Amino acid sequence: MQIKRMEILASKKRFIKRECFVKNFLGVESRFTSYQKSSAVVLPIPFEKTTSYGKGTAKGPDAIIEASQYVELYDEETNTEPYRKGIHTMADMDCDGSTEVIFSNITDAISKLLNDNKFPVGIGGEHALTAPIFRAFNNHFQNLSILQLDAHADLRYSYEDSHHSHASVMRRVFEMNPNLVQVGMRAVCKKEADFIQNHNLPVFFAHHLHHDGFQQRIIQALQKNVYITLDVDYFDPSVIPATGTPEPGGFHWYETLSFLQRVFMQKRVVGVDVVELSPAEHQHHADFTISKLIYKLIGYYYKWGNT
Ligand SMILES: [Mn+2]
Repeated sequence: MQIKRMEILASKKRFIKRECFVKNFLGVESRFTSYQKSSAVVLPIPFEKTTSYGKGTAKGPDAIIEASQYVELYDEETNTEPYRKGIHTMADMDCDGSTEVIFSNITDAISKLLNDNKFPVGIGGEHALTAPIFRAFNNHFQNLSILQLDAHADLRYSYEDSHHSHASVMRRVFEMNPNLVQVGMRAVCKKEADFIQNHNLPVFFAHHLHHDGFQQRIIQALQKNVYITLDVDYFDPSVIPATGTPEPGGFHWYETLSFLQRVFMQKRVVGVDVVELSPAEHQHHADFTISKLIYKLIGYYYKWGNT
C-alpha cells in the first residue's frame, strides 16, 4: 500500500516527497496549503499533562499527520476533493512550560484564526486543551453550542487536584457556556450524574442512542452555531483501540459519519477538535482512521459549511 502510494506520488508529482515532508496534513503540494487561501487550518497541539491511565496523546498530532499522507484525496461520499479548497497546517503549539501560559497561547492562536475567518481544526493532545480552544470560540460567536462526542462526561469539578484535567474539561467549558450537548457517554461518576440531573443537561448516553431518531433529537438541542469536540474514545475500542481510557459499547464509522453530516447540513459548524489519540505500535489503523475522520470533517465543512 505504502509503495503504491509512493509510486503515485512520484508519478503525479502532486505531493511533497516524504524526505522533505514538513508536517503538512495530507502531504499535498504547497499551492493547496497556503494560509491565505485556506479556510480550514489544522492546529497540532501535542499537550499532555494530566492523562490518568494510558499515556501518549502528545504523540497524537504527529501520528495523525503521518497517517494522513495515505488518506485518499477524493471523497466518494461528497464527490469532492476537499484539499483543493485549501488546508493549511500550522506549526505545533509549544506545549512546554506552565499550563496557564500554554492555555493562554492556545486561546490567542485560535482567536487569531477566528479573526482571519478560518475554520480551526485542533488536533490533540489530551482533552484538557478543548477548554482554551473553546474560550476563543465562545468570545467570538453568539448562539454557540458545544457538541461533545465522548465516552466520558468530563464534568468533574476537578480531578487529581487539577482544574485543568482531561476529566474536568467540560466542567470548565460549561462554566463558560452552558449550551453543552453531550453524546456517547458510557462512563460517568455519581457526582457527574447528579450534576447532569441538577442542571438538566442534554446528555445522550450511549445506551440511549441505538433508537431511531436520536440524531435529530441531538441536533434539535443545539444552537445555530456549533463547535464540535470529539474525544476518540467516543468510538468503540474495536474502531479506535489507541486511546488512554477506552470504554466498550462505543460508536462505529458510518453511524458517526451520517450523524456528523447531518450536523454540518443543519447547523453552522464553526470549528472542531479531535483529541485523545494515543498512537500505539501495530495499531496504525487507529491513526489512519482519525486522519480520515479529520479529512471528512474538513470535507463536510467545505461542502455544507458556511464558507
Ligand atoms: Mn474526554
